[in-house]
Amino acid sequence: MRWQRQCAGVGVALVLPTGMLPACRRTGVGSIGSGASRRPAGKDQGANMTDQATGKPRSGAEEIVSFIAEHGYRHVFGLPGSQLVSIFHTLQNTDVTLVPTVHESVTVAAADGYARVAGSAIAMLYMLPGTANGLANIYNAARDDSPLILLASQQLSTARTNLGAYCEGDTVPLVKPFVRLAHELGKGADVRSWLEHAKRVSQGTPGGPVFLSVCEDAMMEPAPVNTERRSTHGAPAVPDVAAVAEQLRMAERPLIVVGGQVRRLGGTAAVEAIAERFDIPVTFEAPLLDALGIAPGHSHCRGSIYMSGLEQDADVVLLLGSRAITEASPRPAPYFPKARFVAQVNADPSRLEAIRRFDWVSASDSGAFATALLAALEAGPAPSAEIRAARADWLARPTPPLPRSGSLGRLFAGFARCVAPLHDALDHGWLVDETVMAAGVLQSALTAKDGRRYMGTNGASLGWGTGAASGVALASGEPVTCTLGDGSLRFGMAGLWTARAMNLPITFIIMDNYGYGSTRNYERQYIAKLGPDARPQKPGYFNMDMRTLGPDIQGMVEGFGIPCRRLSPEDDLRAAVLDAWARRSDGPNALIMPVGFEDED
Ligand SMILES: Cc1ncc(C[n+]2csc(CCOP(=O)(O)OP(=O)(O)O)c2C)c(N)n1
Ligand SMILES: [Mg+2]
Repeated sequence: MRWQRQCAGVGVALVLPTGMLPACRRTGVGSIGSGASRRPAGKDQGANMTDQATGKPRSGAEEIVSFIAEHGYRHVFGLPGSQLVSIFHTLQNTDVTLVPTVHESVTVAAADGYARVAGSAIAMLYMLPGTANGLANIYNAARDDSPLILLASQQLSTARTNLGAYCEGDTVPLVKPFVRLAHELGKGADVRSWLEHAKRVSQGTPGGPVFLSVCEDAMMEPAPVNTERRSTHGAPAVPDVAAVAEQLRMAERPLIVVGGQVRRLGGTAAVEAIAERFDIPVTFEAPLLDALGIAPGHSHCRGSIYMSGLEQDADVVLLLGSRAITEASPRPAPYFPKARFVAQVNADPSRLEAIRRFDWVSASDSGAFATALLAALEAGPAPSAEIRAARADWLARPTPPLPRSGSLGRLFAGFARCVAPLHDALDHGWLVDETVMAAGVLQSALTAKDGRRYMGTNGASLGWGTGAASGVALASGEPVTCTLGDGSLRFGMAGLWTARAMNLPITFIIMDNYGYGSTRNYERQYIAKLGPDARPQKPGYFNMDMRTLGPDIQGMVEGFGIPCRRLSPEDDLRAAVLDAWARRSDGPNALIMPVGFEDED
């Protein structure tokens, strides 16, 4: 329940004042409070027996709406369908805003972005089709432990026939691999109890998406009175850090690799202090990241592990709150070949040694681990002068240059030119990132000393960024820069609709390399691997090269009523970015950046 540990809750009145959620001091994010956590423990806490206005027992749908209002959600996300109408209708009795979307992939992505800022969010999906449409973004939310509550409508429980009825289907097994709780509520189910339980699970350590399929009879009929206790999570146990502290103390070339979990669980300040005080470089676990575990502009931040040049030579490694290891295509070669000690810490036991094996692992809250590790290092003897000198050399190692020649060189040169004007994006609001090959270059260009407002997804299922940006803007009440590959934009086109419909302060920055630079790179690598046996010798780039394929992206963005400027290499890119940022308070706008096509012909 970390969000609640870190953030003060908001009001619980059924009818809430409008406005944005308060900012949480420690994390810079708002919070969806828990009515439960503010009540004294004990029985008889369920105030949901009858509707106060009518004196009648509440239906399941009314229970859902009172849950939403009592927990202080200001926005919910949903796309209607017959069985959801009861909830949508009842929402009129509250000040909760239903955020409109035109595809469930956007419903989920927008709620996901909201949940990452506010600490919780609710997305409502229509039966089998809506759930299936949302699945790829449920996967993204799952990869990043996003505290997202998914409510899906379902056919009458007395008429459940397994695909017999219109839009009916077993949605629980469909989503099960991607959620921490999945359950169908049939006739007579204690709707409020399940909602409270689902919220607690979604905000646990580790948290993540949860899913309730609510049958029409559970929605329409009187819900049972609920008088359960509602718990508050206490602080996590203090982890055993002694072995890691001992190894780090003696290391000449130490390395800490942080995942987004460290940020979420409040460990960033401790990691930054460890890095500074003990001369330890820190890298991100991958270029595609959910959150920055250390500020990108921190003196000891060395960007993505792959670009840092440190992985091959480190002697002691701590993977903190990260996977093991996030890769687009798992490589055969081992990681950390020269390390005598590699440790992995993750709050989720299933992520320990998920792909590779290490020397020491611990299923611990990575925020608490960072805090305890700092205390242990400070309590022990200071590193010797020899070790300090070795670490100074290690820290002074220059980051290897980006590829300079050939197709890859041209691609990275284009990215570097186009991300440079965004160096201070995190000082101008949130950055929701769905650039694909450009992500590592973008992170390296960021100069912010405070990395809280960066957000991406480790899931890498494209079509997330446009929707997530709307959720972030709504939850934070702050402007958003949404960086996208031109391919990601095409996947997430429907998300522009919500940004425009709600007139949100978002600048979309599109890295245009005419299609899928990453898959073109894979095709070139494939040809290189086959060597002279490759037939033909030239890449085809089928459905990857969009120089002449399909409609122009500027026209597509403008079709949503969003002003969009296409920039050429001769334009002043920084001036264009500053101008777009200045105008986003009027509503969303977009810039297309001239990355260029990397192949010679
Ligand atoms: C939903 C989904 N479908 C397909 C892919 C496979 N894929 C990975 S990268 C990529 C192309 C991304 O293009 P763009 O956003 O323009 O970024 P670039 O590769 O040009 O940097 C594709 C199609 C994916 N990640 N997600
Ligand atoms: Mg592209």
